[in-house]
Amino acid sequence: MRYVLDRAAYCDAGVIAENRLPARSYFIPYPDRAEAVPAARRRYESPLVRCLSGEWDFRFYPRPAELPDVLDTETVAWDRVAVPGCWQFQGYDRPFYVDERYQFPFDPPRIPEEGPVGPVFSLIGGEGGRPHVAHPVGEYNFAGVYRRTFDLDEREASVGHVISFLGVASCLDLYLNGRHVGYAEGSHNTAEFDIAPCQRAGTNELVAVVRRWCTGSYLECQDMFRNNGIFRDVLLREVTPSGIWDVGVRTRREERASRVRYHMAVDLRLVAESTVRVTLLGHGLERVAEAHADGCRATVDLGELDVLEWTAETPHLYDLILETPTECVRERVGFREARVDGRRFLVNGRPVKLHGVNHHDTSPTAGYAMTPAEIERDVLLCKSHNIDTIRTSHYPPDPYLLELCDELGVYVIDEADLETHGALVGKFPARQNRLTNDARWEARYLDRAERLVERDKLRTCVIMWSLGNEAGGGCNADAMYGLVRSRSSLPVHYEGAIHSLRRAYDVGSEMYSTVERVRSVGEGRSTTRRLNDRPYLLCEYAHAMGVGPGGIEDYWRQIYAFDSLMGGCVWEMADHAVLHPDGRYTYGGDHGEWEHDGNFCVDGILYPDRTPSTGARVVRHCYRPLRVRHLGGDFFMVHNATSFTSGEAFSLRFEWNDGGVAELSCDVAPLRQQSYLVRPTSSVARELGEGLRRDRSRRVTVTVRRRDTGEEVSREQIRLSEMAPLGDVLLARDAAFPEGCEVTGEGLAVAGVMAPAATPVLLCRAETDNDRYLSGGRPMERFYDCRREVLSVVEGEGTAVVTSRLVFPHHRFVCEDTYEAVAAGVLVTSRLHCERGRGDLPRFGVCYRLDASWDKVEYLGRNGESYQDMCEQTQVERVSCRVADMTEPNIRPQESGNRMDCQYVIVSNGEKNVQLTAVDRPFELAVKPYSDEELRGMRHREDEARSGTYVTVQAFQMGIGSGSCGPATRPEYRFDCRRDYELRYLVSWE
Ligand code: IPT
Repeated sequence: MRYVLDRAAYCDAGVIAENRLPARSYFIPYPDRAEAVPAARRRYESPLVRCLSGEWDFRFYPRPAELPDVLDTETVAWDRVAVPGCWQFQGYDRPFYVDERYQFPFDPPRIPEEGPVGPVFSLIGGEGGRPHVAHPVGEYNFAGVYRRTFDLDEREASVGHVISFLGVASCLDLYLNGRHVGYAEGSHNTAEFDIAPCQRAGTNELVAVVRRWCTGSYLECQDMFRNNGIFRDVLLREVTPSGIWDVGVRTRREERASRVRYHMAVDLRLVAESTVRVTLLGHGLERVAEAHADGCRATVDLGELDVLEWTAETPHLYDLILETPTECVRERVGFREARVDGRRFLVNGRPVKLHGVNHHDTSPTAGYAMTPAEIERDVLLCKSHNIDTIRTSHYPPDPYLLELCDELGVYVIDEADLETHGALVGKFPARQNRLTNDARWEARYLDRAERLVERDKLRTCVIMWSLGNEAGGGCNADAMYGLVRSRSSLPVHYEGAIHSLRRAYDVGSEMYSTVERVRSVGEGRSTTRRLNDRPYLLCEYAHAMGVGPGGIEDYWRQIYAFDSLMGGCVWEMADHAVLHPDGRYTYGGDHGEWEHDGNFCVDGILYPDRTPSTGARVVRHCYRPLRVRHLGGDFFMVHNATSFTSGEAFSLRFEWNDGGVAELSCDVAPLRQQSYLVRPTSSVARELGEGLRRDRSRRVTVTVRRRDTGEEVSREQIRLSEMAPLGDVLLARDAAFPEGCEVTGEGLAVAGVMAPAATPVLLCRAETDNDRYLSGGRPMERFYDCRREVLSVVEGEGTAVVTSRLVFPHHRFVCEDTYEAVAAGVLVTSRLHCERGRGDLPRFGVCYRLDASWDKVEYLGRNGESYQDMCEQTQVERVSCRVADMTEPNIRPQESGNRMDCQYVIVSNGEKNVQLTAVDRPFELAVKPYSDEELRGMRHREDEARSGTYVTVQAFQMGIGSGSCGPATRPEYRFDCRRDYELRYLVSWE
């Protein structure tokens, strides 16, 4: 078939859409009530809806000029691709990751049409992050043409059809049976067209021309892989004679003498005048009302209702059944009210704290396209990690995600598809509000706001609308605010307002603020005055790039202390990276991108395949519903951090490390604290290690489970007494070193067992992502190049003292290592003194090398990756594992796997054991299959080649922070280099 292609709409600033139907609620219609079963994946179940996803014909045009004026589908050499999908993940073009910049010159409203792209100016990202002009080669506004057919029988051809595209990047020119149907942009917004004028009985041919960029791309400069294609489902919907076109519900909550009642009205639009019957069903309630939709509209009042309210903790839903003579829509709806009351953010009249995460629709194998199973997994992962809020950064998600949040109980901050970050960096001087304060763009901004609110207005989980991300402020944001508030009673969030005179909408919001700043807002003392009179959200905080985030608990101490602090959303849920068939992951720059931001996209608490990283464990722990504190003696304080759930919903099991056990049921009310007396009631037999393996501290571990499901929600450990020093008997002096052991200028070697590593004293770690501060500064690098000079080796009877100097570009230290023969082995004392330099000392550790056959590790210490500012998610216990279990599989290898609070470690090759035992206080432990120097050169997982077993005992390592995009490690987790430090441990072997 032949098609005259439209070459104008995508690049015409005056065109946002052609023939696109008005925005409306997302729902799935059925022919009648019997068919309308409430299935989870509804869109695939209805006889009135055909999902057109599957294999489509596809032709990629790397030179848009080669796209013919008249396309003859008979003569095109079609490939086949999957819909939904992104062409960069299907063998066309290539993945391209860039954060804040456009991929084309910033010259609004112009976008590249048929010629090559460039040159592209940017204020950031050049050599040393400086302004530069890039000259991309071979870059065009690529086009992809999709084709598929579908059949309509005589009956079907006689009724109307609407086609719904749930997501197409960046725009869509739709054709059917040789005719142009319409045009749409707004990648993550639904685009619908009436195809009745072009449809026919028999085979229908659908053609979609998708461009890499359109005018709308100026509003889609989000930090993510820049993908293209039809990336969400395509639905073909039959329009029945009295079909339901749009549904909205309005609820009003009334609280009288602690009795809560709701009023509900249902607003309907039908395709033709008809009667309509509305039924609300569930939890023992059935309310029916009927109306006649004159002029296709009806409002059906269901009157006063005594209902169970919906919250993320109690996701009670009802069935709302709408019936016309030809159609039935059965939607799951809940009753909730979200509003701002002075400085408090209330859900159903109660203050809530949002334990949130930012969620992108991202898949390592399909880009923006996520399968229903993947979406389900993401929501379930939120639930199992105590996450109760998703901010849909930075666009409306697949509608299915919201249906699941309704069902399972997750609050949603639903965000418009809008970000203009590149407007800030694409032109000199940098101006945040370039597009957002330019009234010529208003219609496009309003279009995105309208499509957000209209599509998702039925979803109970939405507690706030968000106007977008990082687009500055000004008249267009204000216009969006006005539109949203005119259509919905929900509060409006927009962080970007902070960059305008307005500063905030219904709630104040910032990203990556310091704890001090958050506290000052809580106290109402912020220098940004409009943050002081309303609730405040950290819409992004705790940047989870690489190892981290550290220091998250410090925010929550403030959030729980002040009513006005609503909580926050960790950045972000999952790493973005591309998984290749051979198992490799790649990130920015690995695909030959001419501009990129490296691994800045790898910043999730889950790895790309959704395996939880330590970050996920940190978040799960910090967001736990019940928090336990030791008050002294047998008294413990329980803080119920939920808003609606009594402590009785949980069981608490206390286990002391000497074997004592107690169960506690506590009735602490939501948002309250209460103290309880807890004594061990029974005791389980425990193996109490002897001598060097004895556990020398007292702790209690509290495991909290949900009573109804038995599911564990948290485990926290409370230290009751410090570690006792090693006994005198073990440390009694001996006249000579045991056989096989030798002390040289390098340190202690044990023949056939271990030797000092090439860099025996470690004062830094292989830089984590959070050690590269976005604000500038790289604390590790200053300690990378170490020159070690041995000043003296003094040997006595069963003693040796090695004095060395460690010289760095800006620092100089003297290290004195004393080795003493004692009854149990060799006692090592390392003392560090700074001769020159200032600032932080990242680490003080001593590293030994063993060969790779020493693969078994046993230690008593924290049972997972832990650092000064991210350790509470782990517990001190006895752990047996392999060397490979002692590092974490970061997508970009970096320092990982530290273990805090260790009392000893035993490394074994199956025949022999070597043990390092803490003497007067626990040490931090690292066991790695490669040296820190080797690790520093690694870029991808596959670089992690094993070269031995490296055991490092450390007096300390500084905390992690979230400096890759936010505050660096806080002072309380840092160590001043001008202080003297000591590390003592015992080395023994058998
Ligand atoms: C912030 C963005 O909103 C988010 O999309 C992401 O880029 C994040 O940073 C970093 O990963 S913007 C930043 C300049 C504060």
